[in-house]
Amino acid sequence: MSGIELIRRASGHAEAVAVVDGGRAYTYAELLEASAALGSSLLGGVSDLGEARVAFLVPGSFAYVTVQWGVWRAGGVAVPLSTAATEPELEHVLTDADVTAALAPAALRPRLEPLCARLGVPLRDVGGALAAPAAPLPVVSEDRRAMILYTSGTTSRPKGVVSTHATIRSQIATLVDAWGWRSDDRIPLFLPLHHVHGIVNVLSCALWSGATVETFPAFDLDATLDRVADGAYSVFMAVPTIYVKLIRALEAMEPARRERVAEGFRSMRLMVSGSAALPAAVHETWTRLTGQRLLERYGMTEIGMGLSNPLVGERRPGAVGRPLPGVEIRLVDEGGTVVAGEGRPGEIQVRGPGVFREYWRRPDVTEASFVDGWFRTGDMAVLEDGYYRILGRLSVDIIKSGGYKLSALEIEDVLRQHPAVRDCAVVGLPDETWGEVVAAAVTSDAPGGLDLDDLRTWAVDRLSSYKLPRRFLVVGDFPRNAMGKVQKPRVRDLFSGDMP
Ligand code: MCA
Ligand code: AMP
Repeated sequence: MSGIELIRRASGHAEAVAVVDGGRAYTYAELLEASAALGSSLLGGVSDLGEARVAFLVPGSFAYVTVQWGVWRAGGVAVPLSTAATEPELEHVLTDADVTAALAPAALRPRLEPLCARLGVPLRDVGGALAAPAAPLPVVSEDRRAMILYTSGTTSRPKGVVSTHATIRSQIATLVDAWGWRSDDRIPLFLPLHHVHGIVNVLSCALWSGATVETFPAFDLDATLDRVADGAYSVFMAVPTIYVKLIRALEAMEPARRERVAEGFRSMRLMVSGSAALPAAVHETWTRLTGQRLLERYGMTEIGMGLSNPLVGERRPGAVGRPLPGVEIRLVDEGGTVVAGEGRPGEIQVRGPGVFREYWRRPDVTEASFVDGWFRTGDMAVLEDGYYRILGRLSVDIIKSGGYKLSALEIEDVLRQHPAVRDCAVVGLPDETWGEVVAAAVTSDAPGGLDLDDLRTWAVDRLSSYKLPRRFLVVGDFPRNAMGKVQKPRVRDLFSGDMP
């Protein structure tokens, strides 16, 4: 049996239902059997993949878990791909991670086929891989690399965040303990499965605990509300944008249905929000509609979860609570001094066994991200009455929209490739539903001016839907500082008030 604790534990609850997918229930025993077959197929005769990167484009489903566990059991590194990614975005991940194979179910093969053919990456069919005869699987030690997730930051292209089996185990164990996960828990999984929120907080915590995950290929408001009204779940985790959408739906519902749905939410033992700031008003409206007090927590791809309101005790709107067990948190001011006591803001820095190993093949960036062994998050916070409150980010170039972290620089780089764009500056604008929406100010010296519809259509092929600028502004020139650099906060001002 492998040294991967999540998988080792599965045989302890073999007959329990691990995953419900499209109305069909799969036990942990079935998951172990299917992932062993998939792992054997990936091995194809060798004894251990030895940390070869295997990419997969699989929506939330039994197949997703089978592939993830199969890659791990064969000694590979899992590289989950976004089902919303465009071809240039997929190409960046496949080449940067230097993958040796890719997997997709039959329905998604066409999305990867031309790209894999061009890059010379063998593309395997998930169904075919599941039919493989079982072969001996290697023992995978915990200190080995397990997964690479791509995250945006203050570099223009997303970087690969490498976790090991040990860092993932630590992230899971911390949350299972702090949030009281139980084997009779049932949770829906509709979040994207190329990010920590869906992969660790929902999927892996549930499977560690012998609980049941009901998978959906993406968030579907009506399907979610129907199942909530059925009383199908005991735990629920989502980003603030989803709670805003649920509030709108509840408020628009006819009273009898609203009562059934609200009762479904009310009877859950835990509802969590995270990935972006939960406005206090949303927190309070949710309590008014469902009686639930949302538990807000703070995390990051590089660290898993760091701060959390408590399972038992005060859940304070607008705050993210205290450090989770095993996570060390400190605030550091602009001068590099550790902030002592309450009321003084500083950058959140994190240390602990859940912190990632490295940025994939970017030792320079990895080194620059740590100071004395502490990871620099780039988020500002303050301690108030014993709880941390997030104040915002150090960089204006990081945007959070719908729970996705986006790099303004990446979007600018893409827009600048358009022949009619001379220069551009991208900012996030506050938005009730999305937290922030992407906005782009562009300058052009094209003789006929800039056709914004054309620019939008052009961008759709290159940027995921959530990275697309929702507001464009064509300007004569940008406000710049004395060094000639575009001043982002000033560019943000251009979007309010009268347009130039
Ligand atoms: C989509 N639309 C948007 C955006 N995204 N408009 C503005 N800003 C956006 N960001 C538009 C689409 O173009 C479309 O427009 C309409 O909204 C519906 O799009 P659709 O994709 O169907 O929206 P949805 O299904 O309602 O998706 C919203 C969502 C999704 C469910 C909130 O964005 C989502 O799953 N977000 C979660 C991301 C996540 O899990 N992040 C975790 C990473 P039109 O109708 O005109 O075509 S953070 C993390 O992991 C750390 C560790 C942490 O702390 O958790
Ligand atoms: P990601 O890089 O996708 O893992 O996103 C992590 C970022 O999301 C953090 O650095 C924060 O900026 C933000 N974030 C996560 N949870 C919260 C929260 N509860 N409140 C405010 N921001 C959050």
